[in-house]
Amino acid sequence: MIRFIALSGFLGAGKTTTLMAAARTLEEQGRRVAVITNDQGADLVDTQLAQSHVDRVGEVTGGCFCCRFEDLVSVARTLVDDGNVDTLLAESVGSCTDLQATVVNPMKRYYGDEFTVAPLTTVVEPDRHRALATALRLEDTESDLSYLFGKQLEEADVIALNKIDTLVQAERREITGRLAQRYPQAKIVAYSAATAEGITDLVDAWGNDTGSGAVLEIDYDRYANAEAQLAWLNQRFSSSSPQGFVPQTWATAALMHLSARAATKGWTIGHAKVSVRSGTALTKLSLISAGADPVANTAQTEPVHSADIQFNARVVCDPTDLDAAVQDAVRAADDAAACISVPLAAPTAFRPGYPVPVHRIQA
Ligand SMILES: Nc1nc2c(ncn2[C@@H]2O[C@H](COP(=O)(O)OP(=O)(O)O)[C@@H](O)[C@H]2O)c(=O)[nH]1
Ligand SMILES: [Mg+2]
Repeated sequence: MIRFIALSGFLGAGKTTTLMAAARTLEEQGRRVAVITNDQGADLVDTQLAQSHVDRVGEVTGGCFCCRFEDLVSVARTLVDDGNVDTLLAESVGSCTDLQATVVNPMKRYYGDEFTVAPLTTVVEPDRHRALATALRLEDTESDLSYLFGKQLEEADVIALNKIDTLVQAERREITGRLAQRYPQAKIVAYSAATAEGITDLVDAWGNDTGSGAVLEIDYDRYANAEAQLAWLNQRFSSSSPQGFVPQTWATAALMHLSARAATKGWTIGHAKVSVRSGTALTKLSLISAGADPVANTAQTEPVHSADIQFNARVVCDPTDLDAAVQDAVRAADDAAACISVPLAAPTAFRPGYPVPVHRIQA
């Protein structure tokens, strides 16, 4: 039987980082692991990053797991057959929820002889929890994004409180306590995907248990509204410079520019990520808050002559504004790094469409 572990959680919570840290721990325990990334578009920075850490990576693009359920099964089977894999770690789209009904239960009912489904795990990070959970308590003013964020936690079998390296002990206790009180159905695990502190606790929390399949009451109109507030852009560029340019300089300048634009305009950033690949070297930076500095997962400071760049951004704004902001950010990065970036396709930011799951199974 193949172990299928699904990670949910808002944009920027640290799902991809968690999946890579958990893959390492599971492999040390003798499991053979593959990773599945997922997005509404193509050209994923997450896939690039995962490939630099894990040998076996598949992706489901063009829609979330629930709306592309058969793709998920076929990608999972291919990884199992080609890679002799016994454990799959699958990261769902950060604006997606209702996964017990649309992924866990269909997997159990239709493919239960191939896969055992682990407890559904929602990754949450302290800052976003602070920002969105506060709004949750004020019922009448609760935003649709807060509603969606709350649903992700409400359906979790395991709540994975990530980024505890940014908290002191008292804060860890306080947030863990609040989550436990509000979401009594879930087991709470506090850890850091970045430092690996507590990652074994997370892997242990999956154990050999099965996802509860306990289905949410959810208003799909509100869920769809929340998703549709986000403009979504994936774009690739080919960059070059005869005298050489530094990938880290480019990625930093691009995300700083977008961060400043979002702060000025009052846009909430879900996440924005840039990967710069030159040969086998990868630079990857991300930004999860307007006005903040980008953070590097891996960065190259040696100059290169050419690179393949991917830009992924999910921002609460109009898609045409996001298109313009990203093109401006690319120009600013070209100026800062002294190179020229040519888009491989025109920018086509979009709003995610109304979620239409293939299956929705109650029990
Ligand atoms: N400080 C800290 N940052 C983290 C941790 N895990 C992830 N991050 C950062 O959070 C950002 C988003 O991470 P990512 O894994 O891409 O999130 P995803 O959108 O949920 O897949 C990146 O800049 C990561 O480096 C952590 O444990 N601690
Ligand atoms: Mg991710």
